[in-house]
Amino acid sequence: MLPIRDERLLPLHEKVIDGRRLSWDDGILLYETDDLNGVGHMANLVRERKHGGRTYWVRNQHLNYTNVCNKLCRFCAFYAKKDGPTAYTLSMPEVEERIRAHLDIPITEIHIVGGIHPRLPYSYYLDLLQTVRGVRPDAHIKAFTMIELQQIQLVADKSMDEVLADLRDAGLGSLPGGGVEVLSDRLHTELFDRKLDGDEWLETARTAHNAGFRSNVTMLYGHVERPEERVEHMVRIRELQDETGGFLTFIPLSFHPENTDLRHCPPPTGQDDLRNIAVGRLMLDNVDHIKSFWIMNTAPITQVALWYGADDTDGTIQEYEVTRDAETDTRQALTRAQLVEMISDAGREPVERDTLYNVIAA
Ligand code: V47
Repeated sequence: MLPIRDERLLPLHEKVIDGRRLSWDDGILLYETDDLNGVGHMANLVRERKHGGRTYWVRNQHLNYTNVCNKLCRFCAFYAKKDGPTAYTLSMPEVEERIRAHLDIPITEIHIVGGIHPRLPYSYYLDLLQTVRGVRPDAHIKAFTMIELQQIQLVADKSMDEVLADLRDAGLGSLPGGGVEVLSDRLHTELFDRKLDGDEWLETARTAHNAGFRSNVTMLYGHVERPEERVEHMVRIRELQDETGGFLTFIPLSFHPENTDLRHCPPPTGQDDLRNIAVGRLMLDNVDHIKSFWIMNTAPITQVALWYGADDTDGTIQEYEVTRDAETDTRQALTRAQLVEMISDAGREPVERDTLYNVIAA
């Protein structure tokens, strides 16, 4: 018997079996139905069609070069005011030290993001990439969200294409998926009105993709967004992906309300986490990978998410700071053995990858 309890899902199931695209209304139904297992079952069909049981992970290090930020997003616990007591900006010797600290691990990816620090000159960003590349020449550098790219362009006073070419020469390999939050005008006004709006974010992503960079894309959920805004987000991403093919991975990010302006919001539940992974897998038929970011979703939810559409877990993650302040006791790293064990224990096949999903030989 088909593991779908809500009969309204049956036409969607037929579309999934035939490989047909789900509509806006289908997306709304996927959020409305209480048949989470039915949604997960369909997402798993897509996941297994694309990847079988393979589950990707990467040996990576996160580097957050500054927490100074002038965007004041209401969901963020990471940012600091420029002269505040917790403000920091890494100097180049400090960057070098952070990268050297993990030279004993065969890390293949360095993921670099930071706040929008209005005083950093263009040379800082180029030095940052060159310094990292100098210490770890073989690692792929995934750095700078679309919001940072806009700031870098502002201080560079050059065209975005020229900036992207300079960054590539300095070592940039691809772009991470943060900063987009939810592509919705209402949420932009309410939560992050100092940042790029949806159209500007998409235009920046388009420019980066057209310049040959791949990027990820996230969706921050579990605060004040509505189901129709999540669906709008996914449909707009899907449209740009039809055009550029530049997105590698979709990453639903589970909101952590502690120490933010939205601390009154109840945190997302396991049900929310699994549903957003599954709906993402079903709606984003043209994006290859769906990531359950274990550091925010937790390892136990990630194990289940691997049966609800996710085929990626992120990685070993040395030093993650964005939600550290929003946490009480989140662990910041898993060893290779722990990650592999987490995936195998869930009944999936662990595959070490690099940033662009080339398989790293065992
Ligand atoms: O854009 C900020 C989010 C993002 C909170 O590309 C919060 O592989 C939860 O984008 N609770 C940055 N989330 C992180 C990010 C990311 C992470 C892992 C992998 C990749 C990738 C990208 O973190 C921000 C924002 O959406 N964020 N504050 C919070 N309190």
